[in-house]
Amino acid sequence: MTTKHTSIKDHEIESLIQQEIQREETTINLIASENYASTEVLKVLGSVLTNKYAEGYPGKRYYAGCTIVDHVEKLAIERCKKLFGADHINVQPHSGSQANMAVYMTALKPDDTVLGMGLAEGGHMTHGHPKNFSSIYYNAIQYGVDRETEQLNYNAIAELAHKHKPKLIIAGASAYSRSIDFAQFAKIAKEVGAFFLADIAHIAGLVAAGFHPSPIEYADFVTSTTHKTLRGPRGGLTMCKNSYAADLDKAVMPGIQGGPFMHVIAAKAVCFLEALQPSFKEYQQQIIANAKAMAHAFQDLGYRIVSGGTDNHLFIVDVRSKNITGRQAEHALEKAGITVSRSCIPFDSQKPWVTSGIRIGTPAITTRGMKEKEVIEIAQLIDDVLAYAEDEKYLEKIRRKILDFCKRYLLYQ
Ligand code: DSN
Repeated sequence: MTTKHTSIKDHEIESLIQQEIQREETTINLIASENYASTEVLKVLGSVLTNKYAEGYPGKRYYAGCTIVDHVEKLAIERCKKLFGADHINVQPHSGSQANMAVYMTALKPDDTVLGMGLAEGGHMTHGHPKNFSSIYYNAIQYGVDRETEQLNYNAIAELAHKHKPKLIIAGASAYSRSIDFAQFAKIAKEVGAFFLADIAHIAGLVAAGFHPSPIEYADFVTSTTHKTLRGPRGGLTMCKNSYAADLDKAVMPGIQGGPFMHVIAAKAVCFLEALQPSFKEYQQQIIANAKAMAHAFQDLGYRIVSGGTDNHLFIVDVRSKNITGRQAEHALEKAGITVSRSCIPFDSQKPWVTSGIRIGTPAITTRGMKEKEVIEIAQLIDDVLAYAEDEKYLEKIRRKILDFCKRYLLYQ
């Protein structure tokens, strides 16, 4: 993947873009929710489609001059349908949070009860975090993982559902390394008469490529972002059964958004086309192979991996054995040129700002062409950093090693 950045006249912004290109080129990105969008996606994001207002939907807009962008949006929907096989798709949500908000607006009334995974145990803010709209305007009940297995316990989730009778149950996570049983969630939702939302933001690429079971046949609503494993532009989308289509569309616009970002929708269309290619399957397979190889490498180095391993694109390393916190680990690694996210481990005694773990994801490095051999090397480098997290000189030495390493996997040339 290569991109020639065309320089722009605003020197201050140009300089910052150049610095960001340099940062991306010279660091190892293990942030599980990030990726490198293709040159095509980047070009389309910078296209004149950004100029167009198009409130409404194809064929029914509140603005003149929308014939061309109607085609753009229809193409994005058509390709997304091929990818996921959903009945109805709305590609307008600006983000994953807005994709979720649109489902709340469609399925619930204020103060209705929702059951979602707690942020500290791997869930997302919009699944009921106390400071998020999902808890401010709704009655949010949270489930977590089993203390012993650190995996979802469907009996415990069913118990909570029967006790609280939520109107919406949400499956999906930001920091959960195991396969999610959407059929089980759907069964629980049916038992208590709840709607079922599957948020596949993190695993969308794996689902599209067939390496994680799809929730489409089980869920009333499925939401996603387009920039994580899906490797497209930053954005969201919401899918649903036909019976909710009209209400969902109204919830997105005028419910929570005005004009759709037509340049982003066009870039989503490009991303969907890329994801329909056979090479995308190979890419997703390699993401998982890399995550598994790297998690094993950490285990060989004496680390505990939350839940004992991974089925997807990420895993959580418990760093307590190195007598440091997740935050200290994140900072030391950033100094050495490796970006990770600090992450709570289940039942963490540290605050979410501090944490006892780091979340490691392989989508970005896999885009860069790294395979099992390289991820094992990276695990070793991370171990070195964590062992000498306070030693600035040693971190500088590792930084130089990482600079050399990155030269082997150029992104933009
Ligand atoms: N903030 C994203 C992540 O890092 O997982 C979730 O939206």
